[in-house]
Amino acid sequence: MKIQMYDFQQHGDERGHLSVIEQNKDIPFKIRRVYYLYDTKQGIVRGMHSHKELEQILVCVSGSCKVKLDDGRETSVIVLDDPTKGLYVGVDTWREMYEFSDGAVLLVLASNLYDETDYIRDYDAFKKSIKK
Ligand code: T46
Repeated sequence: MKIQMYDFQQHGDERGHLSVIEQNKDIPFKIRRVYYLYDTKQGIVRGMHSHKELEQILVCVSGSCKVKLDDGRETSVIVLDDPTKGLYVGVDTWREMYEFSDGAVLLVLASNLYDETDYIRDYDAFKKSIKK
């Protein structure tokens, strides 16, 4: 499956680093929501759903985690451990996030407001939705 990663500008100097993400410029959509996952306990798997319309960019701004993507035909595992790189996760993609390191913070930029009806949380229903 095709994995789309985005590289963000890094402005580093003797004080440290700063990275920038601008909507419709560094990522392909307008940002309508930002949320972040943190303090994730060991052995926990988050996600386990797909979205019907939502597009997102996942950036592990601190620490690391793994993301498994499944398009119904193939799966890929991506390690996120760099605050200058964002993983695009679009529609029709089952996602699981796991192996969060201590102190990991996963920032998510989303193309839409929170809407529970946009989620497919049952794997069989996801597989059926892909066939349509
Ligand atoms: C996704 C992955 C990467 C809200 O009330 N508003 C929000 O914007 C979000 C994202 C969640 N919530 C509530 C819904 C649940 O009661 O927060 C609770 C935890 O959400 P959820 O179990 O969906 O969290 P994850 O980590 O499994 O999934 C999240 C996003 O929901 C999802 O869209 O793609 O991160």
